[in-house]
Parts: sequence; structure tokens; C-alpha cells
Amino acid sequence: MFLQAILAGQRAAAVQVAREALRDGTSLQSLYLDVFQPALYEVGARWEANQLTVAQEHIATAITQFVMAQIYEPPRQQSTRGTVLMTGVEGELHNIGAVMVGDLLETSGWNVRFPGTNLPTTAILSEIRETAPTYVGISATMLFNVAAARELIRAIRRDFGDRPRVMVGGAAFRSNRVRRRRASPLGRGPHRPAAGDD
Ligand code: B12
Repeated sequence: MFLQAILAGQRAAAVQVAREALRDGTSLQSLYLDVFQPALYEVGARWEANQLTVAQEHIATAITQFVMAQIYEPPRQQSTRGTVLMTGVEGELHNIGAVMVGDLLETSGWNVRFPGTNLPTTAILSEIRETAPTYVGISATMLFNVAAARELIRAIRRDFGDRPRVMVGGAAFRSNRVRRRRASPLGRGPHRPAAGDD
């Protein structure tokens, strides 16, 4: 239903599907992960198979972002658990996954700051200096951004030691090449991407 709506370019119908699901008791997390995410993956697969034009893909994506903004209600109470800076490296244009993670963390009591995924390292470092987050979340979809993510983690460690903690996520880290590297005898921690995976 949601997929049909975004593929047909029907914004109102997509909002309605999402609102009705929430009204029927579907959680925000389930809506994000079980409805929107698979729909976007399907859009990507069809686009890759030339079954969708670039414009159709862009419209489906824009509608999903619109729906997310329509239904998401930031919690009113003050966060108690700490601050998470969600971001990515310069050149990473995929940001919906990072928004989802940020929204879900925010509804779990974290104060989330999200300047976008496409951010220069210097801007990220100065944001960390200003706001002293507990975690920095780095989102990467494109494999060619993994090496830059690794450099970013190095820069964070160089300037701030082992706080903030760093978490990484996104499709780039699910790729077989990155997983193989992570399992290598170099013994990299689960939140540390390996170099040269681009
Ligand atoms: C929308 C989209 C775009 C939009 C992005 C708009 C936006 N504002 O985000 C635009 C048009 C900009 C775009 C551009 C490109 N795209 Co694109 N895009 C997509 C598409 C269709 C959906 C992405 C998405 O939102 N997915 C849904 C989210 C919810 O999933 P997610 O990102 O995986 O996030 C989840 C987890 O990974 C995780 N997560 C994510 N981040 C983080 C961070 C942390 C800290 C944690 C803990 C977890 C976490 O949590 C999220 C929720 O579960 C995908 C298809 C796909 N399979 O994803 C292609 C896709 C990713 N794109 C692809 C490509 C090739 C490109 C381009 C190179 C196309 C081009 N020729 O220009 C460019 C590259 C741009 C760049 N430099 O980054 C390919 C990548 C193939 C590959 N592996 O290399 C895909 C897979 C399409 C395909 N099937 O071929 N794209």
C-alpha cells in the first residue's frame, strides 16, 4: 500500500497509509523499519533494474521524507540519556536511514542533533567540541565513503580520545567486503570500519 502510493506519486495516500497504521497500533519503529525501509529498498532495486526513472525514484523518496516529517512527533520531555550527533562524511547524500535512527533514538530519550550526513570533518569536529555528545553516529551508504568514515573516526580519536563513543551504520557496512575486513585478524572493533574498502 505504502509502496504503491509512493510509486504512483500519491503524497496524500502515502500520508494516509502511515497515519492509519499508527492509529491501528503500529509503532513508529515498525513503520520506519518494516514499511518505509523495505519500500525504499524496493524503489532502489526497481531503479537499478531500469523499471523506474530517476524522477520516479526521486518522487518516491521525497514522498517518504515528507511522510516521515508529517508523522514524527518529537518528544516533549527533556532528554535524560545524553546527546547523540548523527552525521556522515562529505559526499554521502543518503540520509533517510540516519534520520530514522535519530528519530528512534530521540523517542528513546536521547537528545539528537542531526546536521545531515554530508558534512566536512572539520564541521563535525567543531560540533563535537561545542556540544560534547555521548555518541557520534556515522551513516554511510556508499562503499566509497567507508575510508572517509574511518578517517573521521581517527580524527575524533585524535582530538577527543575515546569519548565520544562512535557508532557506524548504513548499507556500506553491510557489504560483504566490509564484513570480511572486519572479521580479519586485525581485530577491528565492531564500530570501526576498515580502511580501503572503497
Ligand atoms: C533514496 C536513494 C538515493 C537518494 C538519497 C536521498 C536522501 N535524502 O537520502 C539520492 C538520489 C540522493 C541517491 C543518490 C545516489 N544513489 Co542512491 N539510493 C536511494 C535508495 C532508493 C533509498 C535509500 C534509503 O533511504 N534507504 C532506506 C533507509 C532507511 O535504509 P538505510 O539507509 O539502509 O538505513 C537503515 C540502516 O542501514 C541503518 N543505518 C543507516 N545509517 C545508520 C547509522 C548508524 C549510526 C546506525 C547505527 C544505523 C544506520 O538504519 C537505517 C534504518 O534501519 C537506495 C536503495 C536502497 N537499497 O537503500 C539507493 C542506493 C543506495 N543508491 C545507489 C546509488 C548507486 C546512488 C548513486 C551513486 C546514484 C548516482 N549514479 O548518482 C548516488 C550516490 C550519492 C552519494 N554520493 O551518496 C545504490 C547503491 C549501490 C551500491 N551499493 O553501491 C542503491 C542501493 C540503489 C541500487 N539498488 O542500486 N540515492
